[in-house]
Amino acid sequence: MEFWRGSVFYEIYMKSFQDSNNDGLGDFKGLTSRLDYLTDLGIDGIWLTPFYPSPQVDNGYDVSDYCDINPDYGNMADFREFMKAADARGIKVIIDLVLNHSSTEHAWFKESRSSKKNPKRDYYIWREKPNNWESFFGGSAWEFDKLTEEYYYHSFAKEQADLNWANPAVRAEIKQVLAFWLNEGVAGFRLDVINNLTLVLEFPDNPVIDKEMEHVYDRNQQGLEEALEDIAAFCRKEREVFLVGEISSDKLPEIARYSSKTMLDVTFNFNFGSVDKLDAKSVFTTLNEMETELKDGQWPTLFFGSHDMSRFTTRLSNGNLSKTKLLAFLMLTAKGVPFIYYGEEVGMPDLTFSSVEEMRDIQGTAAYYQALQAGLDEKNALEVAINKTRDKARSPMVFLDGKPFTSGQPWIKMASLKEKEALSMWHYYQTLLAFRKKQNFKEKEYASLTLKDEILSYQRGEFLFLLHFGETEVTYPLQGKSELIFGEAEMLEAGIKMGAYAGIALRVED
Ligand code: TEU
Repeated sequence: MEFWRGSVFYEIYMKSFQDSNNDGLGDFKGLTSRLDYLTDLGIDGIWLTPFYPSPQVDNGYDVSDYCDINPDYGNMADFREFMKAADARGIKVIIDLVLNHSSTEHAWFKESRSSKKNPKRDYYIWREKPNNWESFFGGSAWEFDKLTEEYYYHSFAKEQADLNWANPAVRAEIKQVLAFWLNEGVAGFRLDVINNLTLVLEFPDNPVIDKEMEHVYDRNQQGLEEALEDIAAFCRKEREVFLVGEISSDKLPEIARYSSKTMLDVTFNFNFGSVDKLDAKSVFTTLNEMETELKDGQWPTLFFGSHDMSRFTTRLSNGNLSKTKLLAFLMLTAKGVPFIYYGEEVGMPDLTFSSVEEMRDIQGTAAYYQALQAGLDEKNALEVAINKTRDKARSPMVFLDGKPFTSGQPWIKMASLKEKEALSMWHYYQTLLAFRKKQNFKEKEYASLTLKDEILSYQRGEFLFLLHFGETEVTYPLQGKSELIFGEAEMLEAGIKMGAYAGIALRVED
């Protein structure tokens, strides 16, 4: 069985995890010093967000050198030290690769921009005229470059130019990048917006419905499967390599399309992970959809948080500790690969903002200035920016051992925790992860998946999981003999009595 199928990953947002030199930024030395903490928590793997040299226009998703370390985070020696220490603890490390675009400060782009005749001109996408395509951060996706009087394409910020995947020379360069990091011992890659790689090269305008652009011709295009197969085959030449794809879509069939034995192992399902509301019924519907859409060993991912969205303790449970725990229980017991976002284990909430100066994320600041331009006043523009900014989930990690983030970052606040709740959350995650590690259900399919009122249940192997999404006590009838092995509930004659938002596991006899 592949190592990842039963593993739990932990996403670390580089800047905000652990500082070691008092510059206010997380770094590799700091991270290494926290590996015992992660072992204690009980995770199996780490996903590191981009740590490469970068002008930080999009917090590292604008890479200016794919094969080095941003000096703010240390150097290659620190990285190797970290990898060695992780390996010694049996922790696998996957790294984020941004192959769809590079920073305009990358040497390739500098050459490409320098003249129409430059051999690297076609590393990027240049056109005489723009079409109507919009950037995912708003505004046109085309930027005019005075020097050669042409436009280059950027599906995100104008400082993030899209690489031209139709050019074999680009693929050859990327393979060298993959080889470089595989040689450093990484267990796999998280591939950023990987379904954006291919475009319709005739560049037809995208349809616009109700003033909203539909991203039709700028993603999921012909040649994508082949490009992914090429990447995957290259990576897996010598050993198992875990490939996680970020598919910019919330449609399950699109998300499922790119996971297979010859492409990506798993793809993030935002249709579940980033929704604004969850209840027993919607969870039941989505789990069923995943059962229908994912076939032949395709395995879902399970997450409710990342560096791109509001933290779920704020977004989905509005600070209700029991509900947050129930969602953690779902993430760690349902079928799929869980990705815990740093800080979830202590119930870190979203940050709040009172001015745009407190924001750093381009998605928020760009939205602010676009709103002002569209005629909104400052107060309303701030509302828009607060809604859009991903800084809300990027605050420095708060550790509960009395050694919090050393200095805090100059540009971002610390999240404030309620100490008792944070401790309770931590113990919950730790116990749940230990339970998951010990019991044999991680790689099992669902033997049953049902919904009764507000109780979702699934059986995996000899375990029956009951998830109560209601606020009032209920008694759930049980058939046959069963033993409560995780969570709080009371066995009665009539069944099992559960309180608000209880998540429990029973060992059942067939
Ligand atoms: O995110 C891609 C993406 O789809 C996001 O723009 C998403 O739609 C948005 O954040 C929702 O709020 C990836 C990275 O995860 C993100 O951090 C980068 O900004 C982006 O790619 C560009 O590299």
